[in-house]
Amino acid sequence: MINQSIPNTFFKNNRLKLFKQSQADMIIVTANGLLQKSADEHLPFGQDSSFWYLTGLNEPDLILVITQNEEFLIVPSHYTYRQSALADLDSELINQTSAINQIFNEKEGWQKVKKDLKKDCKIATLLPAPALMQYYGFYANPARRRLYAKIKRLSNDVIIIDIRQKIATLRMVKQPIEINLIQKALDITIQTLKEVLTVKNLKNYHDTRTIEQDILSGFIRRGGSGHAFDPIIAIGKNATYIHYNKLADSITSGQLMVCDVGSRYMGYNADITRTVVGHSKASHRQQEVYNAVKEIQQETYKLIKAGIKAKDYEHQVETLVGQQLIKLGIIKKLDHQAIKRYYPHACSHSLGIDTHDPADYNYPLPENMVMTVEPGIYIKEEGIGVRLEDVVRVTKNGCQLMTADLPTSLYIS
Ligand SMILES: [Mn+2]
Repeated sequence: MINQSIPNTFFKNNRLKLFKQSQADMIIVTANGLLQKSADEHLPFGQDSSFWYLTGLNEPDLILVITQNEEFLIVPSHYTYRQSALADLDSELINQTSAINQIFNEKEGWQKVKKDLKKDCKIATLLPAPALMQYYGFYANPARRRLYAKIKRLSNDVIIIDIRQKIATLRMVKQPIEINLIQKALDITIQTLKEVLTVKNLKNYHDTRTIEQDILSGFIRRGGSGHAFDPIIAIGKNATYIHYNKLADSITSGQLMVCDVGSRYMGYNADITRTVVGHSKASHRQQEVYNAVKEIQQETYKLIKAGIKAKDYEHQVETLVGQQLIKLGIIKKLDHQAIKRYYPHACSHSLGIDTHDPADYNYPLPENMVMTVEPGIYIKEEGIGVRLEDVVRVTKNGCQLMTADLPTSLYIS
């Protein structure tokens, strides 16, 4: 749970900045809770990234309270099983990691919050997502919802302020230590892909699950903590589904393989995609589509610099994709609907503690935002999917390519 090389001042400064910007009397945020897998087993724990950004702590169900004069944690005291069968919380470690030295149990903690409540007290928190996120088809962690209900019950005249936007804006600009950690996560990923995705090495594989295992092992050997997200390793037609993550493909000759993976390193993520050939040479057509995506990516880098608006930038990239689709004879004219059929995603997203890090895309892109550049063309009717994904840091006059050490080629040697 401790990250010894992230100084706890990082987390403390994040809290101070957020408190200043929140214009609230009190900030209360919660860690995520554990989710049941079956019977007495839980799914692997994933911390609420914003809670981690403010504390560095990877424990479930902690609650962080910040006021003008103090900050403290409330630890859950009602989990008999967890405390007896897993591990006790180590307050010394909590203090070292987060620089928070006041820890209260549930009862004392909430009594303290009530005592500090003034009339018309403004409490800032991260509002919960809908219980079921319809578009994605998955359920939100219930911890924020529980906390929100609890804050509302504190008193009738509490004013609740949503700070999701504020924290997104803070997290959008990466501090030097964060840039280093992302670079390290990227380097681990690059070295691993240079080992696994070479023409010579790929001959050893018959299925994508084994490739994934070797990539994971490469991440761990190099100090990574695991996959940043469910890896996408997809062959032929399956590579035309942008998030195909079944890892159930056999490697057959004559097919392109999209490999979209990233290592996690001390809380920060990498996200890189290469498209390579399995057991043969690419066909003329496959090479043509590949070259088109590569050209789009090269042109896209030139569009990036601090101050551009994400919306305009994405629109320009879409035009670049459209021009290549016309050249490939896939569409006839630049038409949004037609382009989106072959390029159904955005080109860039912010990268950090989350693979899709929160950001305010209405805001001009700031200097030191770290983001992906990932154009792709997916032609279902031809069974060809190509995506290339690299990572840049936005600078005042352009961008710095953080993944330059990994070759961009169908054949990595
Ligand atoms: Mn990505």
